[in-house]
Amino acid sequence: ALVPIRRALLSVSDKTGLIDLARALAARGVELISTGGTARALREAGLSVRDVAELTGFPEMMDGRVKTLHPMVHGALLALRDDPAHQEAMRAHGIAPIDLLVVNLYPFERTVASGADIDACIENIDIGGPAMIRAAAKNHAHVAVAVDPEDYAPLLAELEAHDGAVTLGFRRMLAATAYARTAAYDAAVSAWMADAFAQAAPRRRAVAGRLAQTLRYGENPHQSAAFYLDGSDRPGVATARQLQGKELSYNNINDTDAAFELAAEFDPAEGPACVIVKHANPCGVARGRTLTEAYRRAHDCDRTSAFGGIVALNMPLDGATAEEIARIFTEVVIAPGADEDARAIFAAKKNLRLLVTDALPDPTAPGRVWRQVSGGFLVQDRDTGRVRAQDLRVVTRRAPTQAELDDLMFAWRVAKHVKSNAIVYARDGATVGIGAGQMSRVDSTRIAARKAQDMAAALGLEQSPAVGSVVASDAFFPFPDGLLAAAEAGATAVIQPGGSMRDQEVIDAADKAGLAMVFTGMRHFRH
Ligand code: 93A
Repeated sequence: ALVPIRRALLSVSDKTGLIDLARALAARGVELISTGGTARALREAGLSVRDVAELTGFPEMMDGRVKTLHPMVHGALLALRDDPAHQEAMRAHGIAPIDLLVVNLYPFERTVASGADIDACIENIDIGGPAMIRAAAKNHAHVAVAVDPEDYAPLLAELEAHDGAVTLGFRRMLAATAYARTAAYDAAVSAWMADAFAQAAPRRRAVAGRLAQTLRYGENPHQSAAFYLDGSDRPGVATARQLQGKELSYNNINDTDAAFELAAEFDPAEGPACVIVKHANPCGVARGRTLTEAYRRAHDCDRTSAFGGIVALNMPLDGATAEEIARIFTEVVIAPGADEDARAIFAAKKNLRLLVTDALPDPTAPGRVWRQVSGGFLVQDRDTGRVRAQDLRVVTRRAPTQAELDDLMFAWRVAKHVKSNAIVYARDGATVGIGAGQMSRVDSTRIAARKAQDMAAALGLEQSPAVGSVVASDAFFPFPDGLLAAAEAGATAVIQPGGSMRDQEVIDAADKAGLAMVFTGMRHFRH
């Protein structure tokens, strides 16, 4: 799958790095073809280059609007080198293949940003460039395409490494980059036009997604809202089948997603697990020998908050668990399936929304998450980070016992899904106190401890279940105070990323309190 580069077409508006690239290509014996301004720049640098006009037999015309839009160019980019009919067409029409395309587009975005008038913006909509980029990227089986001066150095390194050829993996990477560029370019044109021609409002505005549902309202009744699918077919709330119940609301969808993503952290092979979510934070998470037990224990963590909550399971819902869930008001239940008994029991609960999927979401699947800010949006990779027991570093004199270690790993998984600052107390595979979304870590620690006391009161326990628990903190303790608060509440072991300037102070405090503490080296902020 190596493609030797013999002929290259260069047509660039941004001439950064052009000469160095062209020199390196020429030194490898690559024949260079170019459009007007690019060819001029190359000749001025003493390089020999063929004009595209010579290739097409047509002069560049209409102020350059038509330069490369020609079968001699597009045939050379699109022909399948291993298809006899394509080969025959090339022979018949005298088309010689182009193996490398280097194009960057008319600076449309920059022209708009400079405040140029409409005519100037229109003139800077590149037509021939994107056509060639898309052709070459489509035909990446035989052609390499670079759309950004940033790609030149890796391209030359690739040629160096493979004796003047490029690998399929590299061409694929370039092709994906190329389509990302043309998509962003057209998005910029479309956004500008919608704005510039606001009078003639577009009949269809481009939205990145397929409308799944117009929602009755958004987070609040005075906000309108809709639900879009991103086309990824990822198992989850967007692709789940709703078997019964009222229409999902905006908040339902958001909370159900949070609940199911956390439930999926628990591999069903390691037993049943249940998550109950309110306001996008878990208010109870538990494992159990049975699904029913997992639900009961998750519910016990915070019975008050669980009322009207969202329940997510890591296994298909069974009748016994459905019966248990149906005892209190629950907004949504989501699970990877539901058996006949469960469906029959829920059928009597008209308002309860039951969602089923074919599979659990994959917490390790790569992906992107977006967040809007005024005037822009933030994009980041999904938090697929996972810590294994062997990644943990024991930093205290006392190492955690096996039972503590199991709970530490459990609490850490939960903490990843709790809004920062997140503190999670857990015991025997169940949360017993969760502190979420506080501006100070010590407050989260205290709130979680108080929730554990509330749990004791609600269940009539003699002492707080935080006594003998373990505690997870989504980011490091900046001071010993949070850790001391956890020790005071009765936690015996701690899991946290470490990395604070005062780590040693925190470790000393842990040692003094007889705590076992492990560092993960990874934090899980969630905002
Ligand atoms: O006006 S175009 O849309 N028509 C074309 O046929 C065409 N072919 C290449 N613009 C076209 N290009 C663009 O010209 C390239 O994308 C590149 O940005 C620019 C390079 O022109 P020059 O080599 O004359 O500086």
